[in-house]
Formats: sequence, C-alpha cells, structure tokens
Amino acid sequence: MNIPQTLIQSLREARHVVVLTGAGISAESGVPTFRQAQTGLWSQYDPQELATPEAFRRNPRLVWDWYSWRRELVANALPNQGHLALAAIEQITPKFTLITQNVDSLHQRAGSRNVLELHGNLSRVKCFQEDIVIDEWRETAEPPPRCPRCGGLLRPDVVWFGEMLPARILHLANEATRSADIFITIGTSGIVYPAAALPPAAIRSGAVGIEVNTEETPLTQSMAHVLRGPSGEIMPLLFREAWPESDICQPV
Ligand code: BV8
Repeated sequence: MNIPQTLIQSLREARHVVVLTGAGISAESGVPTFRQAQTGLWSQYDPQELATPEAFRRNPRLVWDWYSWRRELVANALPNQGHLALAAIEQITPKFTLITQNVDSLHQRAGSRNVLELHGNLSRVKCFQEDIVIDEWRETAEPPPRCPRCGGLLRPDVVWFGEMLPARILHLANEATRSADIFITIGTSGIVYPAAALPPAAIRSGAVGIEVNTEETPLTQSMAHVLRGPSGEIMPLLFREAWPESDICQPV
C-alpha cells in the first residue's frame, strides 16, 4: 500500500493523536466483529438483540452464556500487529488518546496505557440491581451468578444498547476529540452512537481524519485519508514509514 507523504508528515508533526477503534482491529486476533455472522452456537442470534437489558431480563442465562463464550474467546486471543502499533505510537507522540468501543482488553494487553473504554469491559462483572462492580462471587448451578451483597443477578460490565455510556469516559473522549490534530478511526462500522459522532466532531474541530478499514463506512466521505485494508497490516506499515528509526515491541 502507498501511504501519502502528507499523511506521514502530519503524523510525525502531530501534538495530539487520537484514535477510535472498533471490533475490526481485533478481527485479526480471531475475535469476530459485530457484523460478521456469529459462529456456531450463536449464529442464530443478532448481537444487537443480545446486547440489551431487555434481553438480559428476558433470558439472563442466555445473555450470561453469550458473554462467557466471548470472555473465553478473548482470553485465548492475542493482541495483533494493529494493537501493538498503536501501543508503539503512544510511546512516541507527545500526546496520544486511544478511545475504544471494544470490550476485549486487547489494547491494554498490547501495552496501550491511555485507553478510554466507551463500552466497558468483558472482564468486569457488576450487579444488575446495584450497578456496582463485583470482584468475587460464587458460581451457581444455574448461571448467572448472584450478587454476594444483595442477591441480585450479576451481568457483564459492558454498555448495552439503550444504556448510557460512562459519563466521565465519554467526557474525556469528547475533550480529546476536540483537541486532536489527527483523528484515526480503525475497524469500526461507524453506525453506533455516540461513538460514531466522534470522528466528524474531530474533523469539524480541525483534525486530519484518517480511516483504516477493509470496507467503506458512513465515515469514509469525511476523511482526508482512507487506508483501505486490514489494520494488522496497515498500522505497522504506517508506524514504520513515520518512525523508521523505531521498533514495535512484541506482546509481553
Ligand atoms: C445510548 C458493548 C443514550 C456490548 C456495544 C433507539 C433506542 C435506544 C438507543 C438508540 C436507538 N437508536 C439509536 C440509538 C443509539 C444506539 C445506536 O447507536 N444504535 C445504532 C444501532 C443505530 N446507541 C446506544 O444505545 C448507546 N447508548 O445511545 O445511550 C440513549 C439511551 C436510551 C435511549 C436513547 C439513547 C450504547 C451503544 C453501545 C452498545 N454496546 N458494545 C458488547 O460488546 O456486547 S456496541 C458494539 O457495536 C461495539 O462496541 C461497537 O460500538 C458497535 C459496532 O461495532 P464495531 O466495533 O463498529 O464493529 P462492527 O462489527 O460493526 O464493524 C467492524 C468494522 O471493522 C467494519 O467496518 C469492518 O469493515 C471492519 N473490519 C473488519 N475486519 C477489519 C476491519 N477493519 C480493519 N481491519 C480489519 N482486519
């Protein structure tokens, strides 16, 4: 792929690089995206149907088991070159903010530090009644397990459709978006809000917009640069062209 020199120059000179990632950056780690048909047991379900409080109230066991299957899948996945390149860019640029819609911890496992998780994290569990994170619970014969404090059902600490995003995280994401010199969207279909409103907001504030995606999205038209292809190949290439003297560390 030929990366425009103007893009490379903007990246090297940027004071604040902001990145928004979606499920596409984890695809090359073997973690299915929301748009890919779900594999096997889950192929009959639409993620947008399962990732809701209504689905959990209707069938807590089914939703809990879906997240347990995803937790297992993610635990066996490794960060790929796309995640690692972002961790390397964070080390080199004066200021770097990584905003992710993903709940799989792969950015943190790749070494990224300043990560804003808009939609929570699969590895955390909270009480459905009290809305507080629970660190320890007893497994029960009939999942989901119960809150040791109030006996309510436990649920994954992720943001479901129809639920508000964590206010502080969203505030920090909006603040970073407004001050970005460069805003790179990677592996997101750009249709879920309020996350999808961030790239256009950055461009309106004067950022250079870059999209890294295997397909066109509703965000494509507004971008200054579109790098069409898999992020696991494009991001290391971008890093090496901008900082040929530096290296991308391997996962710890
Ligand atoms: C909210 C966590 C205020 C859970 C997720 C009606 C009622 C209620 C709300 C709404 C409504 N209408 C609209 C809304 C707002 C709604 C929304 O936006 N709906 C959409 C469908 C229109 N949003 C919400 O509900 C949000 N909350 O608005 O609260 C409110 C409250 C009440 C009432 C009104 C408003 C909460 C949204 C968060 C939902 N939780 N995840 C979990 O993980 O289980 S969303 C989930 O799907 C992801 O986190 C992500 O955000 C979203 C889309 O997934 P992507 O990451 O983009 O992945 P996707 O599969 O879609 O695309 C992958 C992309 O990668 C593709 O483009 C593909 O081409 C590309 N790709 C693939 N491989 C590669 C690649 N790119 C590069 N390299 C590769 N190798």
